[in-house]
Amino acid sequence: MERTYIMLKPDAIKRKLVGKIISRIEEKGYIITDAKMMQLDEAILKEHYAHLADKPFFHSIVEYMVSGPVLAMIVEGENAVLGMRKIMGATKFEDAEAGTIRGDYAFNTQENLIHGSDSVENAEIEIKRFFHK
Ligand code: YYY
Ligand code: MG
Repeated sequence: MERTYIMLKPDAIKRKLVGKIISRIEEKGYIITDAKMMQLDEAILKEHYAHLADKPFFHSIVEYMVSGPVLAMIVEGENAVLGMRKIMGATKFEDAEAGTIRGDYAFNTQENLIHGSDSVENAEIEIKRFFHK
């Protein structure tokens, strides 16, 4: 089975969309094998978003991601990495299709409710980063 790192971002918790988003993950057929609420700090976010360090919006992402708790999860299933990216929807607000989590619930690119690993290799790195396993 493939596993991926999923994180419901602070806006998902503030907007009380956790149940709806988890339902979509489970309805797709995936299993949540671990989950915990976390308050992230700047250090872990600098690692997690290192690929965006030179972007003008980097500081703003970090500020948003420390604005409240997140729900960190390990999600498992066949082709879970790509499958989760599909049900999440595109990164950019204007590209996220209706029927996806971001397309149905997000109204800008930054506060886009959910993180999902973008490759099997990164999934393993991120699971180690947030779950130490
Ligand atoms: O993996 P994914 O979350 O879909 O996108 P990334 O390119 O890894 O960017 C991480 C995060 O940064 C994105 O979910 C929102 C934010 N972001 C942004 O605010 N503006 C952009 N133009 C690109 C990304
Ligand atoms: Mg990403």
